[in-house]
Amino acid sequence: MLTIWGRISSINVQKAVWAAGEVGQSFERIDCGGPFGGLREPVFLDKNPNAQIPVLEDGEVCIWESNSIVRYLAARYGSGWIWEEDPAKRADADRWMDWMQSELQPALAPVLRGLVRKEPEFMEPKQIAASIAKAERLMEILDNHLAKRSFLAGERFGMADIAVGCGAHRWLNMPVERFARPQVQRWYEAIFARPAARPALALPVT
Ligand SMILES: N[C@@H](CCC(=O)N[C@@H](CS)C(=O)NCC(=O)O)C(=O)O
Repeated sequence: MLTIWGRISSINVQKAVWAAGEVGQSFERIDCGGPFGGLREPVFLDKNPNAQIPVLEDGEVCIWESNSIVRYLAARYGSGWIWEEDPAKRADADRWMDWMQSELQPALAPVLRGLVRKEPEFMEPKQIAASIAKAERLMEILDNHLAKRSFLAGERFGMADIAVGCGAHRWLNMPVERFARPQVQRWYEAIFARPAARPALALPVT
């Protein structure tokens, strides 16, 4: 049985929980981080010296970085399913996972921290507006991409849908006026309906 360390309100923990469910692995999830604390305890720092969640343990294997966890679960338990053996097809998924980390997530984080968490240093309206505008540009790119395929890397659900799907879930559930993105909406509804998505995305965005 796997162990996933981290509170379920974390977008990065959500990816790990969703991926484990998709590949049919049962897991114990241990709440830590945020209000649960514990990330600076020696026992946790031994697992992840960055003091961040999620961490995945699978027997002797211990992994941090959410996208690496999704890739590991996909490669180990989801080959030919959410993992692509073909390098070109896999790169198709990889680029969207990296896009999530380097583009979408940095655009969404200040909106969440300003509008939802109401952290004083993120509540400057101009800063929030700039992050929303950046997120809208990214959603337009996503919408155009999804106009030509059912899922991010083609006609089959895969690991990139998990990583970017957690970002889309956050964006679509924040108190923001959004442009209509019919393809993103269609794709989001399809992936959100998956049984493995439910335990990952059950809580309101906080
Ligand atoms: N790049 C890392 C980022 C991890 C990260 O930022 N985790 C946040 C939660 S989303 C964290 O540990 N925050 C401290 C806390 O929750 O106390 C990943 O993708 O796993």
